Amino acid sequence: MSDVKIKKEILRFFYENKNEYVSGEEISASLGFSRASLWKHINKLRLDGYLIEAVPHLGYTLKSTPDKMYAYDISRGLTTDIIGKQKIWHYESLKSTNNRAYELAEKGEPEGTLVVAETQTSGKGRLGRKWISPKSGGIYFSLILRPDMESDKVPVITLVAAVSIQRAIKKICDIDAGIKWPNDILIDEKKVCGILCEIKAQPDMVDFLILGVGINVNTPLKKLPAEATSLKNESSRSVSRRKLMRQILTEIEKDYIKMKKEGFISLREECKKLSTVLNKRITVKEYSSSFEGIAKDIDEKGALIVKKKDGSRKRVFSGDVSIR
Ligand code: BT5
Repeated sequence: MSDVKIKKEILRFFYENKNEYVSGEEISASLGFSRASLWKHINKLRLDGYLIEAVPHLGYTLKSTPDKMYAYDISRGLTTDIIGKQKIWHYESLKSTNNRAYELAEKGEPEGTLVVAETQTSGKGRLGRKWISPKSGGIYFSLILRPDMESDKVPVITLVAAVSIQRAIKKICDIDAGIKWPNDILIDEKKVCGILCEIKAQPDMVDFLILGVGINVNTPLKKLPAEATSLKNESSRSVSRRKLMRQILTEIEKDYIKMKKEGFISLREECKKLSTVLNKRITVKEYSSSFEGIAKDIDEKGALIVKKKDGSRKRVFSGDVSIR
Protein backbone atom coordinates (compact mmCIF):
# COMPACT_ATOMS: atom_id res chain seq x y z
CA MET A 1 0.00 0.00 0.00
CA SER A 2 1.28 3.49 -0.82
CA ASP A 3 1.86 6.01 1.95
CA VAL A 4 -1.08 8.08 0.74
CA LYS A 5 -3.40 5.06 0.80
CA ILE A 6 -2.24 4.03 4.29
CA LYS A 7 -2.84 7.53 5.67
CA LYS A 8 -6.26 7.59 4.04
CA GLU A 9 -7.17 4.22 5.54
CA ILE A 10 -6.06 5.20 9.04
CA LEU A 11 -7.95 8.49 8.84
CA ARG A 12 -11.05 6.60 7.73
CA PHE A 13 -11.15 4.92 11.15
CA PHE A 14 -11.04 8.28 12.87
CA TYR A 15 -13.62 9.93 10.64
CA GLU A 16 -15.99 6.98 11.07
CA ASN A 17 -15.56 7.11 14.86
CA LYS A 18 -15.62 10.84 15.48
CA ASN A 19 -14.77 11.88 19.07
CA GLU A 20 -14.27 8.26 20.03
CA TYR A 21 -11.21 6.19 20.78
CA VAL A 22 -10.23 3.51 18.31
CA SER A 23 -7.97 0.76 19.56
CA GLY A 24 -4.61 0.40 17.88
CA GLU A 25 -5.21 -3.32 17.76
CA GLU A 26 -8.39 -2.86 15.75
CA ILE A 27 -6.77 -0.53 13.23
CA SER A 28 -3.62 -2.57 12.79
CA ALA A 29 -5.50 -5.87 12.51
CA SER A 30 -7.84 -4.48 9.92
CA LEU A 31 -5.03 -3.00 7.82
CA GLY A 32 -2.73 -5.96 8.32
CA PHE A 33 -0.01 -3.95 10.09
CA SER A 34 2.01 -4.61 13.18
CA ARG A 35 1.34 -2.24 16.11
CA ALA A 36 4.84 -0.77 15.61
CA SER A 37 4.13 -0.03 11.99
CA LEU A 38 0.82 1.63 12.89
CA TRP A 39 2.66 3.78 15.42
CA LYS A 40 5.08 4.85 12.69
CA HIS A 41 2.22 5.88 10.39
CA ILE A 42 0.36 7.68 13.18
CA ASN A 43 3.53 9.71 13.74
CA LYS A 44 3.69 10.56 10.04
CA LEU A 45 0.13 11.88 10.25
CA ARG A 46 1.13 13.92 13.29
CA LEU A 47 3.96 15.45 11.28
CA ASP A 48 1.37 16.40 8.66
CA GLY A 49 -0.45 18.34 11.38
CA TYR A 50 -3.10 15.86 12.58
CA LEU A 51 -3.51 16.08 16.32
CA ILE A 52 -3.88 12.44 17.34
CA GLU A 53 -4.10 11.60 21.00
CA ALA A 54 -3.09 8.20 22.32
CA VAL A 55 -4.48 7.01 25.65
CA PRO A 56 -3.34 3.70 27.16
CA HIS A 57 -6.08 1.03 27.16
CA LEU A 58 -8.41 3.26 25.11
CA GLY A 59 -6.51 3.78 21.87
CA TYR A 60 -6.25 6.70 19.51
CA THR A 61 -8.54 9.63 18.86
CA LEU A 62 -8.33 12.42 16.33
CA LYS A 63 -8.54 15.81 18.04
CA SER A 64 -8.07 18.09 15.06
CA THR A 65 -7.13 18.08 11.39
CA PRO A 66 -4.87 20.57 9.63
CA ASP A 67 -6.34 22.88 7.00
CA LYS A 68 -4.35 21.30 4.16
CA MET A 69 -5.15 19.97 0.73
CA TYR A 70 -3.46 16.59 1.20
CA ALA A 71 -4.15 14.01 -1.48
CA TYR A 72 -5.77 11.57 0.94
CA ASP A 73 -8.08 14.24 2.30
CA ILE A 74 -9.20 15.43 -1.12
CA SER A 75 -9.83 11.91 -2.38
CA ARG A 76 -11.78 10.87 0.74
CA GLY A 77 -15.39 10.63 -0.41
CA LEU A 78 -14.61 11.83 -3.95
CA THR A 79 -17.00 9.98 -6.23
CA THR A 80 -15.63 10.94 -9.64
CA ASP A 81 -14.34 8.35 -12.13
CA ILE A 82 -11.54 10.29 -13.83
CA ILE A 83 -11.07 13.81 -12.50
CA GLY A 84 -8.95 13.68 -9.35
CA LYS A 85 -9.01 9.87 -9.49
CA GLN A 86 -5.46 9.57 -10.77
CA LYS A 87 -2.54 10.59 -8.65
CA ILE A 88 -2.99 13.82 -6.68
CA TRP A 89 0.32 15.66 -6.34
CA HIS A 90 0.29 17.89 -3.27
CA TYR A 91 2.97 20.51 -2.63
CA GLU A 92 3.49 23.01 0.16
CA SER A 93 4.88 25.46 -2.37
CA LEU A 94 5.36 25.51 -6.13
CA LYS A 95 6.25 28.20 -8.62
CA SER A 96 3.09 27.38 -10.53
CA THR A 97 0.82 24.34 -10.44
CA ASN A 98 0.32 24.79 -14.21
CA ASN A 99 4.06 24.45 -14.83
CA ARG A 100 4.27 21.32 -12.69
CA ALA A 101 1.21 19.76 -14.32
CA TYR A 102 2.68 20.54 -17.76
CA GLU A 103 5.91 18.72 -16.86
CA LEU A 104 3.93 15.74 -15.58
CA ALA A 105 1.74 15.67 -18.69
CA GLU A 106 4.84 15.66 -20.88
CA LYS A 107 6.04 12.63 -18.94
CA GLY A 108 2.77 10.91 -19.80
CA GLU A 109 0.69 11.31 -16.62
CA PRO A 110 -2.91 10.43 -17.46
CA GLU A 111 -6.01 12.54 -17.80
CA GLY A 112 -7.48 13.43 -14.42
CA THR A 113 -4.11 13.89 -12.69
CA LEU A 114 -4.29 16.74 -10.22
CA VAL A 115 -1.57 19.08 -8.93
CA VAL A 116 -2.37 21.14 -5.82
CA ALA A 117 -0.23 23.62 -3.92
CA GLU A 118 -0.77 25.48 -0.65
CA THR A 119 0.99 28.50 -2.14
CA GLN A 120 2.60 29.52 -5.45
CA THR A 121 5.63 31.75 -5.72
CA SER A 122 5.07 32.59 -9.42
CA GLY A 123 1.38 31.87 -9.96
CA LYS A 124 0.49 32.77 -13.54
CA GLY A 125 -2.39 34.68 -15.06
CA ARG A 126 -2.83 35.21 -18.81
CA LEU A 127 -0.29 37.12 -20.91
CA GLY A 128 2.46 36.95 -18.32
CA ARG A 129 0.35 38.43 -15.55
CA LYS A 130 0.65 37.22 -11.98
CA TRP A 131 -1.79 35.27 -9.86
CA ILE A 132 -1.32 36.25 -6.22
CA SER A 133 -1.34 32.99 -4.26
CA PRO A 134 -1.00 33.56 -0.50
CA LYS A 135 -0.25 30.54 1.67
CA SER A 136 -3.26 28.83 3.22
CA GLY A 137 -6.67 30.10 2.47
CA GLY A 138 -6.67 29.80 -1.31
CA ILE A 139 -7.12 26.90 -3.70
CA TYR A 140 -4.50 26.60 -6.44
CA PHE A 141 -4.74 23.57 -8.65
CA SER A 142 -4.10 22.29 -12.17
CA LEU A 143 -5.73 19.34 -13.90
CA ILE A 144 -4.30 17.36 -16.78
CA LEU A 145 -6.91 16.78 -19.48
CA ARG A 146 -6.44 14.89 -22.72
CA PRO A 147 -9.52 15.61 -24.81
CA ASP A 148 -9.80 14.35 -28.34
CA MET A 149 -10.35 17.87 -29.60
CA GLU A 150 -9.27 20.37 -32.24
CA SER A 151 -7.06 23.14 -30.87
CA ASP A 152 -9.42 25.92 -31.97
CA LYS A 153 -12.14 24.54 -29.70
CA VAL A 154 -10.04 24.89 -26.56
CA PRO A 155 -11.52 28.23 -25.41
CA VAL A 156 -14.75 26.45 -24.53
CA ILE A 157 -12.93 24.39 -21.88
CA THR A 158 -12.31 27.56 -19.86
CA LEU A 159 -15.99 28.47 -20.05
CA VAL A 160 -17.09 24.94 -19.17
CA ALA A 161 -14.79 24.99 -16.13
CA ALA A 162 -16.17 28.41 -15.15
CA VAL A 163 -19.71 27.03 -15.22
CA SER A 164 -18.64 24.02 -13.12
CA ILE A 165 -16.84 26.17 -10.55
CA GLN A 166 -19.70 28.67 -10.34
CA ARG A 167 -22.07 25.78 -9.60
CA ALA A 168 -19.75 24.28 -6.99
CA ILE A 169 -19.51 27.68 -5.25
CA LYS A 170 -23.30 27.93 -5.27
CA LYS A 171 -23.69 24.43 -3.80
CA ILE A 172 -21.06 24.79 -1.07
CA CYS A 173 -21.29 28.48 -0.17
CA ASP A 174 -24.75 29.42 -1.43
CA ILE A 175 -23.25 32.38 -3.28
CA ASP A 176 -24.45 33.43 -6.74
CA ALA A 177 -21.27 34.28 -8.59
CA GLY A 178 -21.11 35.40 -12.21
CA ILE A 179 -18.82 34.51 -15.11
CA LYS A 180 -16.91 37.34 -16.73
CA TRP A 181 -15.91 36.15 -20.18
CA PRO A 182 -13.55 34.51 -20.73
CA ASN A 183 -11.97 33.29 -17.50
CA ASP A 184 -13.04 35.14 -14.37
CA ILE A 185 -15.56 34.32 -11.70
CA LEU A 186 -16.85 37.42 -9.97
CA ILE A 187 -18.99 38.19 -6.97
CA ASP A 188 -20.49 41.66 -7.20
CA GLU A 189 -17.85 42.70 -9.73
CA LYS A 190 -14.98 41.51 -7.56
CA LYS A 191 -12.77 38.66 -8.75
CA VAL A 192 -12.84 35.50 -6.64
CA CYS A 193 -11.47 33.01 -9.17
CA GLY A 194 -9.32 33.00 -12.30
CA ILE A 195 -8.83 30.18 -14.80
CA LEU A 196 -5.79 29.65 -16.99
CA CYS A 197 -5.96 27.00 -19.69
CA GLU A 198 -2.69 26.10 -21.40
CA ILE A 199 -2.26 23.54 -24.14
CA LYS A 200 0.27 21.48 -25.96
CA ALA A 201 -1.01 20.81 -29.43
CA GLN A 202 -0.08 18.97 -32.60
CA PRO A 203 -0.83 21.04 -35.72
CA ASP A 204 -4.61 20.65 -35.35
CA MET A 205 -5.35 18.47 -32.38
CA VAL A 206 -4.81 18.94 -28.68
CA ASP A 207 -2.06 16.79 -27.25
CA PHE A 208 -2.91 17.73 -23.68
CA LEU A 209 -4.44 20.60 -21.84
CA ILE A 210 -3.66 22.04 -18.42
CA LEU A 211 -6.63 23.56 -16.65
CA GLY A 212 -5.34 25.85 -13.90
CA VAL A 213 -7.65 27.34 -11.29
CA GLY A 214 -7.02 29.83 -8.50
CA ILE A 215 -9.74 30.63 -5.96
CA ASN A 216 -9.64 33.00 -3.00
CA VAL A 217 -11.41 30.89 -0.39
CA ASN A 218 -10.46 32.02 3.12
CA THR A 219 -7.65 34.34 2.00
CA PRO A 220 -7.46 37.58 4.01
CA LEU A 221 -8.40 40.51 1.77
CA LYS A 222 -5.30 42.42 2.76
CA LYS A 223 -3.21 39.80 0.95
CA LEU A 224 -5.15 40.20 -2.31
CA PRO A 225 -5.32 42.86 -5.03
CA ALA A 226 -7.87 45.61 -4.43
CA GLU A 227 -10.22 44.31 -7.15
CA ALA A 228 -10.42 40.85 -5.51
CA THR A 229 -12.67 39.23 -2.95
CA SER A 230 -12.77 35.87 -1.16
CA LEU A 231 -15.54 33.39 -0.50
CA LYS A 232 -15.07 33.87 3.23
CA ASN A 233 -15.50 37.60 2.87
CA GLU A 234 -18.68 37.16 0.84
CA SER A 235 -20.30 34.51 3.02
CA SER A 236 -18.99 35.78 6.38
CA ARG A 237 -17.80 32.31 7.36
CA SER A 238 -14.82 30.05 6.70
CA VAL A 239 -15.28 27.66 3.82
CA SER A 240 -13.84 24.14 3.80
CA ARG A 241 -11.32 24.15 0.96
CA ARG A 242 -11.38 20.36 0.73
CA LYS A 243 -15.15 20.17 0.49
CA LEU A 244 -15.20 22.88 -2.17
CA MET A 245 -12.38 21.15 -4.05
CA ARG A 246 -14.28 17.85 -4.11
CA GLN A 247 -17.41 19.60 -5.36
CA ILE A 248 -15.44 21.39 -8.08
CA LEU A 249 -13.89 18.12 -9.28
CA THR A 250 -17.32 16.52 -9.30
CA GLU A 251 -18.89 19.36 -11.32
CA ILE A 252 -15.95 19.51 -13.74
CA GLU A 253 -16.19 15.80 -14.43
CA LYS A 254 -19.93 16.00 -15.08
CA ASP A 255 -19.60 18.98 -17.44
CA TYR A 256 -16.45 17.73 -19.15
CA ILE A 257 -18.11 14.42 -20.02
CA LYS A 258 -21.22 16.26 -21.21
CA MET A 259 -19.12 18.59 -23.34
CA LYS A 260 -17.21 15.72 -24.91
CA LYS A 261 -20.47 13.92 -25.78
CA GLU A 262 -22.72 16.78 -26.82
CA GLY A 263 -20.34 19.70 -27.42
CA PHE A 264 -20.41 23.13 -25.80
CA ILE A 265 -24.00 23.61 -26.96
CA SER A 266 -25.17 21.63 -23.91
CA LEU A 267 -23.62 24.13 -21.49
CA ARG A 268 -23.79 27.30 -23.56
CA GLU A 269 -27.16 28.46 -22.19
CA GLU A 270 -26.01 28.05 -18.58
CA CYS A 271 -22.83 29.94 -19.41
CA LYS A 272 -24.80 32.77 -21.02
CA LYS A 273 -27.22 32.97 -18.10
CA LEU A 274 -24.31 33.40 -15.69
CA SER A 275 -22.46 35.91 -17.85
CA THR A 276 -21.79 39.31 -16.32
CA VAL A 277 -21.01 40.94 -19.68
CA LEU A 278 -23.85 39.98 -22.03
CA ASN A 279 -25.98 42.93 -23.11
CA LYS A 280 -23.58 45.35 -21.46
CA ARG A 281 -21.59 48.14 -23.07
CA ILE A 282 -18.03 46.93 -22.95
CA THR A 283 -14.48 47.73 -23.96
CA VAL A 284 -12.49 44.81 -25.33
CA LYS A 285 -8.72 44.91 -25.14
CA GLU A 286 -6.97 42.59 -27.54
CA TYR A 287 -3.18 42.70 -27.14
CA SER A 288 -2.28 46.30 -28.13
CA SER A 289 -5.59 47.50 -29.56
CA SER A 290 -9.03 47.96 -28.06
CA PHE A 291 -12.57 48.66 -29.24
CA GLU A 292 -15.99 49.33 -27.78
CA GLY A 293 -19.34 47.72 -28.33
CA ILE A 294 -22.17 45.74 -26.80
CA ALA A 295 -21.62 42.09 -25.80
CA LYS A 296 -24.34 40.20 -27.69
CA ASP A 297 -23.67 36.51 -27.47
CA ILE A 298 -21.28 33.67 -26.66
CA ASP A 299 -21.13 31.38 -29.67
CA GLU A 300 -20.71 27.62 -30.01
CA LYS A 301 -16.91 27.93 -30.02
CA GLY A 302 -16.89 30.05 -26.86
CA ALA A 303 -16.18 33.31 -28.71
CA LEU A 304 -17.75 36.55 -27.50
CA ILE A 305 -19.87 38.26 -30.15
CA VAL A 306 -19.61 42.02 -29.85
CA LYS A 307 -21.73 44.49 -31.78
CA LYS A 308 -19.54 47.44 -32.64
CA LYS A 309 -20.64 51.06 -32.90
CA ASP A 310 -20.85 50.83 -36.70
CA GLY A 311 -23.29 47.95 -36.36
CA SER A 312 -20.85 45.23 -37.43
CA ARG A 313 -20.37 42.14 -35.28
CA LYS A 314 -16.99 40.91 -34.17
CA ARG A 315 -16.07 37.47 -32.82
CA VAL A 316 -13.54 37.74 -30.02
CA PHE A 317 -11.61 34.62 -29.01
CA SER A 318 -9.44 36.10 -26.29
CA GLY A 319 -8.97 39.44 -24.65
CA ASP A 320 -9.84 41.51 -21.60
CA VAL A 321 -13.31 42.84 -21.20
CA SER A 322 -14.29 45.78 -19.04
CA ILE A 323 -17.80 47.03 -18.55
CA ARG A 324 -18.31 50.73 -19.28
C1 BT5 B 1 -6.32 34.69 -14.58
O1 BT5 B 1 -5.55 35.46 -15.42
O2 BT5 B 1 -7.26 35.08 -13.94
C2 BT5 B 1 -5.88 33.24 -14.47
C3 BT5 B 1 -5.44 32.88 -13.10
C4 BT5 B 1 -5.12 31.41 -12.97
C5 BT5 B 1 -4.45 31.09 -11.67
C6 BT5 B 1 -4.27 29.62 -11.47
S1 BT5 B 1 -3.70 29.24 -9.87
C7 BT5 B 1 -3.37 27.63 -10.31
C8 BT5 B 1 -2.80 27.66 -11.72
N1 BT5 B 1 -1.36 27.81 -11.69
C9 BT5 B 1 -0.98 28.99 -12.18
O3 BT5 B 1 0.22 29.38 -12.25
N2 BT5 B 1 -2.06 29.68 -12.60
C10 BT5 B 1 -3.28 28.94 -12.41
P1 BT5 B 1 -5.89 36.93 -15.86
O4 BT5 B 1 -7.27 36.99 -16.45
O5 BT5 B 1 -4.77 37.34 -16.70
O6 BT5 B 1 -5.95 37.75 -14.53
C11 BT5 B 1 -4.78 38.13 -13.85
C12 BT5 B 1 -5.14 39.36 -13.04
O7 BT5 B 1 -5.98 39.02 -11.94
C13 BT5 B 1 -3.90 40.03 -12.39
O8 BT5 B 1 -3.27 40.91 -13.28
C14 BT5 B 1 -4.55 40.75 -11.20
O9 BT5 B 1 -5.14 41.98 -11.63
C15 BT5 B 1 -5.68 39.84 -10.82
N3 BT5 B 1 -5.31 38.93 -9.71
C16 BT5 B 1 -4.09 38.41 -9.40
N4 BT5 B 1 -4.17 37.61 -8.34
C17 BT5 B 1 -5.47 37.61 -7.95
C18 BT5 B 1 -6.19 36.96 -6.91
N5 BT5 B 1 -5.61 36.12 -6.06
N6 BT5 B 1 -7.52 37.22 -6.84
C19 BT5 B 1 -8.15 38.04 -7.70
N7 BT5 B 1 -7.53 38.69 -8.68
C20 BT5 B 1 -6.20 38.47 -8.82
